[in-house]
Amino acid sequence: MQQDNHKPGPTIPSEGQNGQSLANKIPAEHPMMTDNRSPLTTNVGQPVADDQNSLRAGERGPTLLEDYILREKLQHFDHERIPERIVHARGAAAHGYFELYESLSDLTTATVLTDTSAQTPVFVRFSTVAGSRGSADTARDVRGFAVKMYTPEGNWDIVGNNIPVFFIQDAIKFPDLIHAAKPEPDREIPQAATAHDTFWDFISLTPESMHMIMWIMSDRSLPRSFGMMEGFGVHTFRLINAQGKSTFVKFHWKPVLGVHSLVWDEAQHIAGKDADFHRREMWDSIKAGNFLEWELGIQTLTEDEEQKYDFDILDATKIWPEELLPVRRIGKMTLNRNPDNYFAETEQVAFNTTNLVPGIDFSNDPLLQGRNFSYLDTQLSRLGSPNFTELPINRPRCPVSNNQRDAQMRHTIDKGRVSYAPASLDGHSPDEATPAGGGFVSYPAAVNGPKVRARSESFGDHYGQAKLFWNSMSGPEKEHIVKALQFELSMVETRAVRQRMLEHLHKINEVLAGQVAAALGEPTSNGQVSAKPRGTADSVVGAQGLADATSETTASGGVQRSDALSMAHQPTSAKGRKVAILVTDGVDSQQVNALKEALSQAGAQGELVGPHLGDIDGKGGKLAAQKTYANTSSVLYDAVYAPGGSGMSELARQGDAHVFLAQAYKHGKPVAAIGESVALLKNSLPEGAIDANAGVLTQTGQNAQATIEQFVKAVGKRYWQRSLVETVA
Ligand code: HDE
Repeated sequence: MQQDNHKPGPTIPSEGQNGQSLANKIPAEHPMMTDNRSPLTTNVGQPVADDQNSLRAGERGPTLLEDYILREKLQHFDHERIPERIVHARGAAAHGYFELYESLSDLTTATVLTDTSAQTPVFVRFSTVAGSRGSADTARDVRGFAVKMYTPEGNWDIVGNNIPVFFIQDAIKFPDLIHAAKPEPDREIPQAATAHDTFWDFISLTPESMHMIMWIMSDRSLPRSFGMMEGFGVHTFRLINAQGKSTFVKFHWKPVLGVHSLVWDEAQHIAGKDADFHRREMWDSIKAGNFLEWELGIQTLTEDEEQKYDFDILDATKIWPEELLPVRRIGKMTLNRNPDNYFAETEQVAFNTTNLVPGIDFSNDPLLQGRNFSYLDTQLSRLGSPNFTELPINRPRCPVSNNQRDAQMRHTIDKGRVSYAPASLDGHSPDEATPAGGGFVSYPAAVNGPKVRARSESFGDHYGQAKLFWNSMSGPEKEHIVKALQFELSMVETRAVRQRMLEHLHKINEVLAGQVAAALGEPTSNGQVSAKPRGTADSVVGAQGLADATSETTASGGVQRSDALSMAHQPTSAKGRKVAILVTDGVDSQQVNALKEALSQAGAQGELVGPHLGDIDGKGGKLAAQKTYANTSSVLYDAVYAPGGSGMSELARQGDAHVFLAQAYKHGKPVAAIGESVALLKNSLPEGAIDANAGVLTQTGQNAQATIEQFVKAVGKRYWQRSLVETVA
C-alpha cells in the first residue's frame, strides 16, 4: 500500500524494451505508476500509439466520439482541481525527521517523546492564511506551521502557527473572522491582505483580538524564510504519564537560525519580483543540502498551577511568558527532503488537531475544542472521501486495522467476511488495545457545571498582553508596528472603524495611538472605547478589559517585559543568507571568488548579478553571471556587494546597480563597495551614509580581504539606525 517514491513500484515494461509480449509481464501486484518512464498508457493500462492526434473522420474531418483516449485525457484534466483550503490555501512543505534529546517519561507515555533512539519521520507544511493558492508568499499574515509526525502509535499532528496566540477565544467566531479577513464578497478585493474595511471592522468590535493584532502588525508576520520562523502549538495541551498524571503543556518550535523578518516595503516589492520567495528559498536550501532545523521546546505547568496566574491557560489569546515558565528544549526536527509531487503530498496532506498519540491529550481551550470538529470535516469536503487517510502522505507508518469499510476511492483491499465486532468468524475482528498495552485513554478530567453559552471572567483581559508585547519591542520594532498600523488603517475607508481602532490602540499605548492617529489625520483618542462588542463577550470585557485604561501590564503573571518576544535579541549569522555580487566586464575576479568562498564558508550564498547572463570578462579570469537586472532584484538578497576592478566604473552607468544598492540600504541591509565601485555607492546613497558601524562598508584600495571579512560578519544583520532610510529608493 505504502509506495516509496524513490523506489518506483512495478511498471509494465514495453515490448520494445525486452522483446517479450506485454501479456507475459503483468506483475502479480497492482502496479502504482510513480514515474513517467514506462510506455504511455491510458488510465486502464492500454498502451497508446499516438498522443499527438485525435481520432477523426479523414485528416481534415470532425473528431470521432469513439476517441476514448482523447475523452479520457480531457476528462481527467477537467477534474484535476480539488477545492483549495478555505484557510491556509497557499503552502509549501518538506519531509524530514524528529529526534528526541531526552526521554520525557516522567511526563508522558508517548513513544515519540520517550524513545531517544527513534528517528520519527515528519512532513511539515508552512502556509499563509488569508490568500488563495496562487497568492504571494510575502503577504502580511500569520504563517501556518503544521507538523505531521509518523509515530509508531499513529500520526501526531501539531497544527500550529508562527505566532503563539490567536485572534479569538471561541471557535464559534472563526467563520466571522475569516469572512472579515478574506476579500470582500461583493468585489473579491483585496487578495491576501487585511488592509480593508471588513477586517478592521470585525477587529475593532473584537477586543480579544488586540494581543494578536500587535503580533500581526509586527515584523513577525513578514518572515525572512520558513526556516527563520518560530512555530507554536498555541493551545494548551496535556501530557499524561504512566501513572495517569496530567501536566499542562505548550509546544514551541525554535529555529536554529533564529527568528528573522523582512520589512513591509521589502515584502511588498518581493511579492511582485518573486511571488514564490519563501517556497523557492526552502526548495533551494534543501536541494543544496542546507537543511532547515528547529528545536522542539515545551513549557509545562502542573495541574495544581492551573489557576496560579492572572491569565487563563485555556485562553488562546494569551502566552505563558517564558520568563515565568521557561521553554525546555527536548529535541530537534530537520527538514531534509523536498516533496516529489506537490499535489500528491503538499496539497493532499490533511492535518487534524485530533491526530494525537497516547500520552498526549487536549485541554478545554474552547478554540481547540472547536478545531477538533473542523479539521476532519474540512478534509471530507476538500479531499472528497473518508478514505483520504489512505493517501500515501496521510497514511500512518504503523499498521492500521479496524472494521471501517468502503466509501469512495478505497485503496485497501480488506480480506475476509468479518467487518464487525464482536465476531468469532475468520479469526475475528482486530482486538482493542488495553490501556496497559498502549490504547488511547482520554484524561479523566472532572467536568461539572451548567450548560451555558458564556465566557469565563478569567478570559476578560484583552489589553494586558498586548501591552506586554509592545513594551518588549525594540525601538525599530515599535516603529515598524506603528507604520504597519498607519498603512493598514489608512486603507480603511470607513472613518468610524479607524476611530474605533484608535481607541483600542490608546488602551495599549498612548504613544502608539498618537502616532497612528497623526497619520490618519485624527485627534488622539481619550481612551474610551465607544463601541462595545456584541454577544457574550460584552459583560466579560466590561469586567476587566474595556474598564482598564491604565498603562500597567496585566494578565502576564507580573512580567512587564519579555525579551523572548522581541526579534532584537535573536542570534544573527550569515547562515542561510543570500548575497548579490554586482559584476560587469573588468571586475576583479579574484576578489569575487574570495568573497564567494568566504560566504560559502559562513553558510551563505553569493550570486553574481550582471548586465547579461553568462560570461563576464573579469580581470583575472572569466566569471559567470547567474542573474541579470531583468530577472532579479535587490529585495531578493540579504546584502549587496559591489567589487573593485578596472572595469567596474562602468557599473555607475547601469542605473539598476544604483537601485540595487539604494534599496538594500533602505531596507537596512549591509552594503559594501570596493575600489572603482566606491563612487557608485556614494552616488547611490544619501550624504553621510557611508558608515561601517551602520553596515555600509567601503575600501578604496584593491586589497579587499579585511572588508570581505567585515562584510561576511555583517550579512544577516539589519542596521535600523540609518536615519535617512526614508529618503532613498
Ligand atoms: Fe486552522 N483550519 N482553524 N488554525 N489551521 C484549517 O483545515 C480552524 C487555528 C491551522 O497546512 C482548515 O485542512 C478553526 C489556530 C493551520 O494543511 C480548517 C479554527 C491555528 C492550517 C481550519 C482554527 C490554526 C489550518 C482549513 C478556530 C494555530 C493549515 C484546511 C477554532 C494553532 C494546515 C484544513 C495545512 C487549516 C479550521 C484556528 C492552524 C478549516 C475552526 C488557532 C496551520 O479546518
